[in-house]
This record gives sequence, structure tokens and C-alpha cells, in this order.
Amino acid sequence: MGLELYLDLMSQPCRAVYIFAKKNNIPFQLRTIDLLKGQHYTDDFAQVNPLRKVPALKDGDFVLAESGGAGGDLVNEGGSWEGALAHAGSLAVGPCISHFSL
Ligand SMILES: N[C@@H](CCC(=O)N[C@@H](CS)C(=O)NCC(=O)O)C(=O)O
Repeated sequence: MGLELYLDLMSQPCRAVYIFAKKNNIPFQLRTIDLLKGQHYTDDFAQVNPLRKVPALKDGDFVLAESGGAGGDLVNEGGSWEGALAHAGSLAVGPCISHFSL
């Protein structure tokens, strides 16, 4: 399936994640979650992010929410999504919100 980004481009943190991924040529599937239509309250989206907020990043069973954590980690790791995955353990215990879906 590859990397999926759940975004509503009306949202500033979503735009930050979107622009970062685009600028760094990180391939992803855009999954638009229309906040004004309440799509973040659907059961389907709650399976992705129980916090029911965007942005959310999903890669297989790995899910990361919180744009600051995701974006900062992507930058720290040299701008790669793989770097973020490799660093996910420290995010999970850090102040940023992150979780693994079980
Ligand atoms: N600090 C979070 C903010 C996430 C957040 O609050 N997202 C908003 C859109 S900007 C949202 O999903 N709001 C829906 C809601 O709270 O019901 C981040 O940067 O990822």
C-alpha cells in the first residue's frame, strides 16, 4: 500500500506535512479527510487515528499523528520517511503524540 497521508489541505499542519513530502519527493497516497464534512469522525478514520485528528501518516501497520513530531523527525533524519520509521521508537516515548496500530 505504501505511505498514506490523511490530510485536509484546509488545515495548516496538514499543508506542512504535504509540502514537506512533496518537496522531498516522498511518494504517498493522499487520503483526503474533509473536516467540514466531519469525515474525521468516521469509524474508518478512527481505525487510522483514534485521536480523530489530521494530519495522520500511515505506512502499513505504522501510524504517526502529530505534524510537529512527524515533520521534525523527518527533518532530523535527513528528510526521509524511512528515517522517521527508524526513529519511531523514540517518538513513541517522547512528548509528541505517536502510536502504533496493533
Ligand atoms: N498538533 C496537531 C494538531 C492536530 C489538529 O488539531 N488537527 C486539526 C486540524 S488543524 C483537526 O484535526 N481538528 C479536528 C478536530 O479537532 O475535531 C498537529 O500538528 O498534528
